[in-house]
Amino acid sequence: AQARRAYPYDEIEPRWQAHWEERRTFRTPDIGDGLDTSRPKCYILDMFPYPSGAGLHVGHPLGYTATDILSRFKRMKGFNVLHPMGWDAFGLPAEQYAIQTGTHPKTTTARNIDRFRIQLKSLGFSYDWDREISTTEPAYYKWTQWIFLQLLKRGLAYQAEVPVNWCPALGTVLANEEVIDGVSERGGYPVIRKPMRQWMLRITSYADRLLEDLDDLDWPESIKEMQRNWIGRSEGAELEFCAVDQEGHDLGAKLTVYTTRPDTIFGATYLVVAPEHVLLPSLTSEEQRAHVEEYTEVAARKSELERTELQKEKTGVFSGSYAKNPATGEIIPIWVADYVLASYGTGAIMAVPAHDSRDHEFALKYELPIIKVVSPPNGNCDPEEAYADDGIMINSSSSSSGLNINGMLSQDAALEVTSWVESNGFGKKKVNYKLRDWLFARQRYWGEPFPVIYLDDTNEMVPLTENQLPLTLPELDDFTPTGTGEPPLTKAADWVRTTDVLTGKPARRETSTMPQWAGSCWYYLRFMDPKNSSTLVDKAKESYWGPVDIYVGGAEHSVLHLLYARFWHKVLILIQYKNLPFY
Ligand code: ANZ
Repeated sequence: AQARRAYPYDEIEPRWQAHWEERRTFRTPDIGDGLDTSRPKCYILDMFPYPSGAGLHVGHPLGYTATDILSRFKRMKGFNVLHPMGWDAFGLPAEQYAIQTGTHPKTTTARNIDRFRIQLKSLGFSYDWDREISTTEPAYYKWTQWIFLQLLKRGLAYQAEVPVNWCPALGTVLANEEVIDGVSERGGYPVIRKPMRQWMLRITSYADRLLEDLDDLDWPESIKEMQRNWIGRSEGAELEFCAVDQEGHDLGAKLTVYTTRPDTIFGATYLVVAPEHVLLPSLTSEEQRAHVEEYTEVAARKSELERTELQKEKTGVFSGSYAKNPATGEIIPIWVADYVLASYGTGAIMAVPAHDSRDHEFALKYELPIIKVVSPPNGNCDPEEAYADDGIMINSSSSSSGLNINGMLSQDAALEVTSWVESNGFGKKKVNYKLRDWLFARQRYWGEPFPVIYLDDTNEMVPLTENQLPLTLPELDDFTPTGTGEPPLTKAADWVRTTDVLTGKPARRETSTMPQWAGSCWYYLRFMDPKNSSTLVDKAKESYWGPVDIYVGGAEHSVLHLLYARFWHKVLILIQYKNLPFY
């Protein structure tokens, strides 16, 4: 009681919080509605939370306190401060909870948001609650769907049959970024590879811009480095090898490999194709067929991670065919091994065991020849290991091909070999990226519906017109996954059945939904103009408030949300400033 009189903490906070609430103290007026635009602005943003059932965790106020201090400081310094809060509320947990308890995700989400809001308010943060948004509101996801239509119009959204990360327990496919160590990021369930028809976004066509523009970005260097590695630009060459039989007779097939070290071509003593390589069946000899098939079956059950980083021992099988090394004229064997991935480069490599550690390990195990072609500049190297650095070329000339790169530095030799293959027509310079197109569909209920339909008679895909947006999620009582990969929305039969407004033809709706990342890709724009029903964000408001000055959130989002958002932003800039207006 003594302490209470001396410091009535449970009276001060509620009193002032009620005062702020009543007067809307932290409301930021709009342009044209009392905002003094002659003042400088500061847009201070927290990565908006997923409102989970558990309420705030200690990590939330950790960042929010820092941005709150800064917001108050900037206000006192005379800045117009935009400091909003909202909810990234679509996604798996609400749906998993719905399946377990039979509560509609809409109900759970609304309840969780209320709880989060009360908790945040009780911490006394100075958010402008008049700008609150949720990705699950039709008024918001109307614009997420609108952006999808713009991507579709520009060929940046497409459908493809792709091997996806299929999680049987969750009944959905997951993005690469959502799979960690072969299990789902949420829930930790096993994930396998399975081919399925999916919506994809062509983020790879922005790979160069996403990489180059990092240099101008005022972001922590560590985050930029994670994005650089994730994009993973590598420069090299594609080289063609002719497949031959044991006697050197041409089999009529050409195998293209991707290499970052064309200089080491004289050290290529065997080729390796991925187990999924399309040419493998035709390269497999009758004697080797049973072995090869057995091997590819086992490989199909492994994740990419198990085949690369987690793999303790390299394995492989001889295909029974050979290829001619164009530089040496030698006949070298073609193997199949799962350390070569189908999804990268051409899915085939020239193996140089003297200078690549993976090839070295493999060559030792299967007793394949190891030929040194690079000598370290100082002459020292461990004879037990592959020497992977640059150096001076040795053992690299052949009278049969006429190529001689002996004595050259690796980098010069690489250029020399590339132009030699180019002028002889069996190869070309090539840039590759680790970045893959973004798998943009989920077989789930609680997400944005895709604004497209399929005509019954031709199966043709037709986008909705913009005035048909938002396409709202239908009510559904049973959200359980069908287990076959068919999304739960197929159960909303009346919603699925529709007609094309232009032709009046019968059609059906797309039943997969967008991933959780969709709504969070552009929400920072919406906070500038949260209630606008005619455009995503008013241009004048965007040019006053943009860009975000301070953004605080977890580094775990560096290659997901932060990369996706940069991609969408670049597309939106094109629409806003170079092409069409927003509306
Ligand atoms: C010959 C060679 C010699 C290589 C050498 C390296 C060192 P980054 O930098 O990641 O692009 N490679 C190519 N495609 C592959 C695939 N689908 N699965 C596994 N490995 C693959 O790596 C490119 C190098 O990784 C390529 O250059 C190739 O091996 C291998 F001394 O070719 B190299």
